[in-house]
Amino acid sequence: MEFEKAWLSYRRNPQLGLLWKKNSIHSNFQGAIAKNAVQELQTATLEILDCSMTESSCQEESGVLLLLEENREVGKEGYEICQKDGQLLIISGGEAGILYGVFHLTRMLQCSNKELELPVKKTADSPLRMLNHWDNMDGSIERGYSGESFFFQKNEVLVNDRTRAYARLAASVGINGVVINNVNVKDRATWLIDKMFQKELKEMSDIFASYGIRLFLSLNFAAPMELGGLDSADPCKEEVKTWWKEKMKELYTRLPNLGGFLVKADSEGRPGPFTYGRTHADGANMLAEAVKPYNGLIIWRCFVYNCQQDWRDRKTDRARSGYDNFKPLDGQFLDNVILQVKNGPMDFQVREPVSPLFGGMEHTNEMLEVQIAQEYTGQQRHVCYLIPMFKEILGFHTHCSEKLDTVEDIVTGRTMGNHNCGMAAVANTGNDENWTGHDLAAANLYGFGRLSFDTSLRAEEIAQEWICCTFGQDEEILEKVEKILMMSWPAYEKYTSPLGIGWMVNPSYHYGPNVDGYEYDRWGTYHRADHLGMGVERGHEGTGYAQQYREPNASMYDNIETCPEELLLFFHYIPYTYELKTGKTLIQHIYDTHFEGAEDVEKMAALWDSLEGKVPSKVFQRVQKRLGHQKEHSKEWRDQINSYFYRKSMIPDEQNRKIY
Ligand code: GCV
Repeated sequence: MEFEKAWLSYRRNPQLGLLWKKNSIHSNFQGAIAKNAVQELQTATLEILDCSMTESSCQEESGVLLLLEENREVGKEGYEICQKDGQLLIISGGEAGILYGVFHLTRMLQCSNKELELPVKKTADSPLRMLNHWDNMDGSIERGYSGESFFFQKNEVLVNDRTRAYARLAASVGINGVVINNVNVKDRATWLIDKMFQKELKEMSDIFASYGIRLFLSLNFAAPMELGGLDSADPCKEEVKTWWKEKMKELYTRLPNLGGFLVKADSEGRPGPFTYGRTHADGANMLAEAVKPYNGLIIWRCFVYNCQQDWRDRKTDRARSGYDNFKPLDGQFLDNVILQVKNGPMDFQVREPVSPLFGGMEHTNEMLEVQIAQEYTGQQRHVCYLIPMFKEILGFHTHCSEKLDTVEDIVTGRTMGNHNCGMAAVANTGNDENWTGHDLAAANLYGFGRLSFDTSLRAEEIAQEWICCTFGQDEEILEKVEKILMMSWPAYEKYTSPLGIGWMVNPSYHYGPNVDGYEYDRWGTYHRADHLGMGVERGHEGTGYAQQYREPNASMYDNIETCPEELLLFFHYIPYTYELKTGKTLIQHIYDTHFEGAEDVEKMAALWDSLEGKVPSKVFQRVQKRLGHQKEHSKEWRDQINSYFYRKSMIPDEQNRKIY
């Protein structure tokens, strides 16, 4: 499969002069990262500035210096870019930092139409900045919307030009860890930790390492049985511990750069410590002991819930389960364990409150998991730029301490002073030519990396950077594409499920409207809609989920008056006639937002149409086709939701619009 260069497709920028006197690059360190850093700079300067740069061994005689200097304030992944005596200097305390500095410079060359703003000084905000691929070894991708896997095909590991191109893209936005296989580790994927794949994995991990990325694998907790022939995977059994220790020794001898493992246990049918009456801490710590000699990490997912629960019991609440399972274990995990927590308590809905595990765990390393694969947000057929949502999540005050209490503080390590923390995104890539199916979905891939590296960036800034790097500096393109991106998440929220209630998608597939479609609810009551109102009562009189938050958040969510309206139906059962702060009733709000959302998509499509001839025609057509589908589909959403609630409530639309 052919592939495009995404935001690394450089074009000539005639507005810039050279920032150095001599057209040569000197690096004061050697090795694979140095080689890539020099090469990246050579490609960028040639293609953007039409300047061919040679490599030089003489520092004094060179125009650009890549300087590795120990103990720089910016750390091993941060960088400084400055000018001195006709030379341009990129300095870092680590090799990866130099590479990030080169990519930063490249971005500036792509996006500036005047003199570059120097000096630059950046540190990496989240220590871990990871992509989690849900790729299966047969080549399929769970929740993949951009073709097949480029890591696996027909039960084999692929290492080819695309591996390198992927590593470049990932590193260019600061990604430093990649899990290549699905967290649902089944069949052949269990064998990824066996000898048979180690040659290919070594090649892959070397390519990754040359771009500052560590390879991670998802693990099958039952591997001692499925692979090792033991009769148990009990984490407290000596023979199980020994099996893992030996396995890790064998693996790390061959793959010394392996970052560690991601584990989904005791959830959605995956094996885990519960089978043996053990806790998640028992399970995670047993693995952590096994990888500790190699500085390996165990990233343990908190997406643990019982999908068989009987939801008709009004005290039962899936949203509670992450906190109920993990809060009692706070402080029991080893230091090389990180708990990976989905942003919300349910499952990547268009709107959810932030998981109460953030701020709830005071003595445990945590990572934020978001999903840029748009499982519930339009599956990369709809435009849905998610960075504004991620910004809101990062900005949430957990009240776990007086200062430094936001999710951003927690995942950057500022709250607890820890390093084993960060951000992970379920990736949205596949072997489609443009990597992400929808061309505009690449803004989420780009944006996640940039945001995890620099959490202070605004969603608009990231959008502008991505547009500029992808399409060039044309003002009209910049303005219109930014508008489309920034309108897209609010629009999607408006025409799909209202005020935080979530779901309402077709079961399993998770695409398209289906108000009663929640798959773990055979009784059609997830949203609790009846003829009087709808919403889930999660306050103290309901499931008590709101009480999992610290004060004042618990009271804020508990009280209908103070609960943020965008989450009202997540936290409360509300009558259709309830008056919102806008003065509209709940039912009128539902009607209006659904009409508005579909109209917004019309506007987005018109904006794109007006760019014909300005963006490459192949891209123009691809996006136009998807926006055409989104226009129709948003109307289908509008009509299904509006008619469902009209029929339930029998309250007519004040504007007498046609409700199908
Ligand atoms: C990889 C949701 C998705 C599953 C996914 C799971 C998870 O349930 O629908 O496809 O499994 O989340 O995050 O583990």
